[in-house]
Amino acid sequence: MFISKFRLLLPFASLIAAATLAGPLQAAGTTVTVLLTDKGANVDSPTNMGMNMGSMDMSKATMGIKASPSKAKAGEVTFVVKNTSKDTIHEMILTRLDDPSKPEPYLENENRVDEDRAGDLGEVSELDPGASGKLTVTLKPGKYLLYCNVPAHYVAGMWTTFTVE
Ligand SMILES: [Cu+2]
Repeated sequence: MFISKFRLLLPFASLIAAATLAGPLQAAGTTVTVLLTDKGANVDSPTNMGMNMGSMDMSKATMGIKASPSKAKAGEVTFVVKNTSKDTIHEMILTRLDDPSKPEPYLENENRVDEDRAGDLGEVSELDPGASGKLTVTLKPGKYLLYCNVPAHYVAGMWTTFTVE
């Protein structure tokens, strides 16, 4: 009786051991929760709230990006992005900030950041209201920018910085 129970349990025990070993490997890197927010499609939005473009009083922003945590160790980073809007498509683009004191290159006629010149390290593009997406990248130490490049959203305040140490 004792022996047969032991034989039954043994495969389970080795399965548990394997799962325990795999756990820390899967957890390597940082997971960042990113919320894309706005105050509704019928609210007038500012047009000068891109990074270093005019007003940096972010309390007046009508759209935003919140990343938590806002920093990570160098290596693998997974951004889990959720569009919390009720009525507007948003996205998250990741770029490296070569000089955080300067504005990003901007296409005035298209009312959005010049992605080609700003550099694009990856994105979760065009999420419907309520939808989620994921981006996993390997990042070196430095300053980064997360922003939405749907026309007029960046200048409504839809950006945030992210630090890799
Ligand atoms: Cu947006």
